Amino acid sequence: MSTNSANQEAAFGAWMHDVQARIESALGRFLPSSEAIPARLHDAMRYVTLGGGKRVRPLLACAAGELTGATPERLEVAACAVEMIHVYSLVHDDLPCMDDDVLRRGRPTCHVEFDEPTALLVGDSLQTLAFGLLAGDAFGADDDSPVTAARQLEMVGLLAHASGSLGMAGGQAIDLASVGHALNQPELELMHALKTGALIRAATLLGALCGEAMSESEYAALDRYARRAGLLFQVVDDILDCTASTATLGKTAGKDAAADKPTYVSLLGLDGARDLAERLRTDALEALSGFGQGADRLIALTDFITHRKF
Ligand code: GRG
Repeated sequence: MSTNSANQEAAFGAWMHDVQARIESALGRFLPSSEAIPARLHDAMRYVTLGGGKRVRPLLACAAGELTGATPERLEVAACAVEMIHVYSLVHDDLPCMDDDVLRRGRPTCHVEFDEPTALLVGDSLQTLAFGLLAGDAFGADDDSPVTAARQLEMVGLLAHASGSLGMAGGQAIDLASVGHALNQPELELMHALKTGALIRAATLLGALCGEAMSESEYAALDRYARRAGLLFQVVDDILDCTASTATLGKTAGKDAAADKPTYVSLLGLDGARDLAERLRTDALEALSGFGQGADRLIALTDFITHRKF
């Protein structure tokens, strides 16, 4: 590796670390305290949200915000709202009526550590907290802010669409119905575009919406990027699930493959899935080509998503 690319990698690593720390701290502020009544519910919300996860969606929001000059404070609001929706989805996905998982982010899942009704309410409460955050006054009351009330409404609509039956929840429904069935590539793509991709797209667009307005063509290009990045994330996740399940027997990461769910690896084989990931990475980066250096962070993040090991 040349000195230049080693320096770039170190700078990206430092940026990632900084964003993760800021998001952790902002989530801690936005979540109700563990003492607020009902204390057990709030304790469980903090348990599942704080101290774990890669924070890929907040990272995408913050990197996309660099395209539009969004301030770190405004980005924290949008990034935390998306992360809350993501954490809610993980808590519900782990429930016995869904994937029935006992470990998440290296710790007992919410229903194991607390109980099933609490886990259900944790998911519900995180979801409403996320929308309350986007709709409320956390963006600040500055008259010159690009995040006007109309923009906030747009953001709420975007996140609602990404989370609901035409987005993440719909993708989960297709996933549950597909267990034991062979899906072809377009069917698999639709399922993942909804289940995982919709929230990743929303994270990216919401980050950009925290700053100055984009032209229609810029927004469309970022949208194209975000859709490809969402699929890329899922293809890499399937590859990691497969390699982790053979390398690390008994790890929760291998559960989906073992549970006879259709994946990119089961459809295309490991090499085919790796080729597809590389194609999606190239296509995603191509969509950013008009943004110049403003997109450097998104480009580095796309490489992180492609080459991550967990
Ligand atoms: C229950 C409404 C509802 C939806 C659940 C997204 C989802 C739908 C379930 C998550 C289950 C899962 C393991 C999906 C595969 C891809 C994925 C979203 C992995 C987890 O995301 P990461 O790797 O997790 O970003 P961390 O812990 O790093 O945040």
